[in-house]
Amino acid sequence: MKNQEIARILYEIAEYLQMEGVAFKPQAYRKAGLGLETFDRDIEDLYREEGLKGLKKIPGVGESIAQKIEEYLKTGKIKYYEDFKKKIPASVEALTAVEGVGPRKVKIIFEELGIKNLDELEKAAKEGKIKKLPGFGEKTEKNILEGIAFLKREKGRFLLGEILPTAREVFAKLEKLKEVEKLSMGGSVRRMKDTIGDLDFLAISENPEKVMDLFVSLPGVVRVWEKGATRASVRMLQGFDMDIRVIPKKSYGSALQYFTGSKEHNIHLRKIAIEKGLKLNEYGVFKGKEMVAGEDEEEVYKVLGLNWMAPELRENTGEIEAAIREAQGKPDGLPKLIDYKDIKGDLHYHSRWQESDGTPIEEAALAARDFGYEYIGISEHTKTLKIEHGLDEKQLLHHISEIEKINSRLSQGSGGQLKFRVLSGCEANIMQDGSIDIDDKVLAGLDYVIAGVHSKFKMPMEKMTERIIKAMENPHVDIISHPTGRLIMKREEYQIDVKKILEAARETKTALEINSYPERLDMKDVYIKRAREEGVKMVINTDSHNPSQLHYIEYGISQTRRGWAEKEDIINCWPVEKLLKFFNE
Ligand code: DGT
Ligand code: CA
Ligand code: CA
Repeated sequence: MKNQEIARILYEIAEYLQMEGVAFKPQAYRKAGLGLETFDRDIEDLYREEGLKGLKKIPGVGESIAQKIEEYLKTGKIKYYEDFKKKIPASVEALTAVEGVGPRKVKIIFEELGIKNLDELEKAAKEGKIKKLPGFGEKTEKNILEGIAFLKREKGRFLLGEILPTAREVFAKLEKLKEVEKLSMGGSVRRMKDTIGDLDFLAISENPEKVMDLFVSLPGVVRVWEKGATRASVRMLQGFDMDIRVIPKKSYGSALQYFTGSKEHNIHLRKIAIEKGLKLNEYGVFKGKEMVAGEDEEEVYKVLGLNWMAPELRENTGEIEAAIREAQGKPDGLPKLIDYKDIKGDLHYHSRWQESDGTPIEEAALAARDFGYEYIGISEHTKTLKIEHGLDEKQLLHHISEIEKINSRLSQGSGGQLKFRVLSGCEANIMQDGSIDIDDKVLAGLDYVIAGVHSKFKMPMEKMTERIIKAMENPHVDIISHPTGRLIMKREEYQIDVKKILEAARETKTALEINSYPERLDMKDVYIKRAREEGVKMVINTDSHNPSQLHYIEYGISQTRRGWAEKEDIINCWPVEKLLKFFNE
């Protein structure tokens, strides 16, 4: 699919336009980029079938951008973009990945120092050349160096949300081969970890050679690292590697267990095998020369005295002990993990971002209903977040009445019964002193209130903790969005005292958000586990900016499963009446 490729170019054009100080246009290109990135049809097919008109069906794409997409599909290039690149031939995407470096800064460092890439930027910062540039200063230079160090630490890993769609495409192609009898994904992607190093596939086949041939010639393969009789390894265009192994049927379960990992889980498990006088490896479980399990993963765990557990739990954080207790019929076994079907609605949706025709709220409602939900909460940003055009009190009151109208339309034809409903919310800002930027009287009129930190991230731990606790103590605040503020591979969490935050959340009956946005996944798994142990309620939201992002919920759910949480812990697994009661308490 060329969707991602072109989306990336549109994003880069937006950066270039911003560099030039052009107004409005950057946002239009970004919107189109996002629309394309999350569009669920292959645009090459779309273009072949419906031409230029078809391209305009992509959210955010109008005539002029559609023409540029057409140009790319026809010629492999967009002249408008190539001209920008000629003028400023720097790796804009790589440079702006550094926290605090935006397009305007890229332009300055290129024009003043000729810097084109990260290495050159790091060198110049270390030599103290950056702080001398207009508008930079000592602090910016230090932040740039920290930002680069952070990127380097995380290098070579990819966001789950970035990689899983490709993994599934590859899976579907391999699975179609008649030579493939059985196929699984292993490794971190089976455990649904937030970031992925490489993809691991396992297969059973009578004709491994055929499988190897297909694997190394998959679309998107740019390099073959290794191609043997039963294993192969390749590099994909997006930059990650994929491994495949063909396994004999009788060892499939133990291979799947071994290559699912995690490594720490495996090491612990092997120790248990040794204590029982058994040998465990990727070929099976052995008692002397006799193989006692191997074909089936569940059997492998069983002969070692454990119940089978979901891959998301396999990080050696207590799941092995819990699986043993469960197998022995003792209490405190494995958690009954929340299921991927358990979510009844999304409570974090931004509709105003997208200035589409018709009413974006209604569009979101219909999309959420089609998605199988019973409700959707619209939570716009509020006034102090200027770049997002946050709503003020007056606009929020209008927002409430607009939602009332939509609900009454939605209930027509079902005898006044609301089978699906829109909830009115907002995502207000927690100011530096912990106050909320919207008047209490207006907050009281909303169905629920989310509050989040969107500014001043670098406060000392004690101050930041106090700030968030104060927000939770506001009786109108029901949810804290993305509680640690991390952006995976881009920005560290802000400093908070997690223990205190959890206690305050429990006491004030505030739900903590698990934000499903691929680069956030905030809270992370270990905090979810602690929150659950402390009896804190949580909510899994997507933070969607258009209907095609609703499916991000899957990443939030997998993260929640990795945090051992059950349905009861998550308020948007509850029916709407119970949810509203929680908000009113
Ligand atoms: P990744 O790719 O970095 O996101 O993480 P994984 O977990 O997919 O790791 P990977 O691809 O290096 O290896 C796949 C699995 O193979 C891993 O989860 C556990 C198993 N494995 C790899 N190396 C070792 C090892 O040295 N000892 C043990 N016991 N298992 C290993
Ligand atoms: Ca892997
Ligand atoms: Ca691997």
